[in-house]
Amino acid sequence: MTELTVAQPTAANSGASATARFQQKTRVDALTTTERVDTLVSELITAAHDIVVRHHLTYPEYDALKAWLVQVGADGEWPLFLDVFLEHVVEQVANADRQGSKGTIEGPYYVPGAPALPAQTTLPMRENEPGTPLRFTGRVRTVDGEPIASATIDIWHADDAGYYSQFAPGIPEWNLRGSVHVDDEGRFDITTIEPAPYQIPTDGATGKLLAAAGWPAWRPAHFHVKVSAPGYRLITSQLYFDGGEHLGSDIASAVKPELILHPKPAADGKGHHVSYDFVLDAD
Ligand code: MBD
Ligand code: FE
Repeated sequence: MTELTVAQPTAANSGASATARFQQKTRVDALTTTERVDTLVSELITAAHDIVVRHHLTYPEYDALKAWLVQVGADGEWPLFLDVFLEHVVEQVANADRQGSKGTIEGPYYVPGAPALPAQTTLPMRENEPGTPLRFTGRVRTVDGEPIASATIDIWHADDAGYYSQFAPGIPEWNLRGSVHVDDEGRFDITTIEPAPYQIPTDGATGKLLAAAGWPAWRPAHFHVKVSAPGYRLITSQLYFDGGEHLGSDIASAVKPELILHPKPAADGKGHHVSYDFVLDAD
């Protein structure tokens, strides 16, 4: 194999993976009733009619919209587009009643079944994985402060170039992904590297829309987590880094002040250390 045949990190490449992943995880039939489909879709279409009338949408604009919608599908970018522009409101509605930690959107790049790891661990990474070392410690507990020893922290994040394993070529399958089981006191101590900010692919339909609308294409650097335990509500969240770029202009609107970590220099002089506790609501 020559280097010329190595797949590039294109929009179609990551989009196809995200679309295939979503289709595996979700059966869309029988999720709702006829009446609810009627209500929701009628209101969506009526909102679109209203925009057409208020802004005098032209035929060339209508054709541009159709061409763009077709291209989102061709690029496999519906998971990306919807998670960037719609999921944050769905999450807000779904989790408004929680007392425990804030959650935020899952995004398109979660993969279940990551390697099981003990409470004190290093995430799977390449030899000489680029990036600043980061030690991430904390506890999983109840709203009353009791440790949850049965908790699992699924963690996944981009590498130092902003790419996710399984959604960009040339990265080992489970790189920077793990399923960490906490210890008897609900504690975890995870060593990894600091992720880079994420840029929406510029060569796909979503990136072209961002350029056409004059919107930024970036998400601030983040970890993704899913924290679960029997008898507790699963929390899907992300954690960000104080002082990082794009915190105030996340294109996915998923940053919350409670989710911004404050890394300090590590005691061993290697990179940074940060702590965060996850508080789970009972089922
Ligand atoms: C990401 O990494 C992400 O977390 C979201 C929500 C959307 C696109 C890329
Ligand atoms: Fe992400």
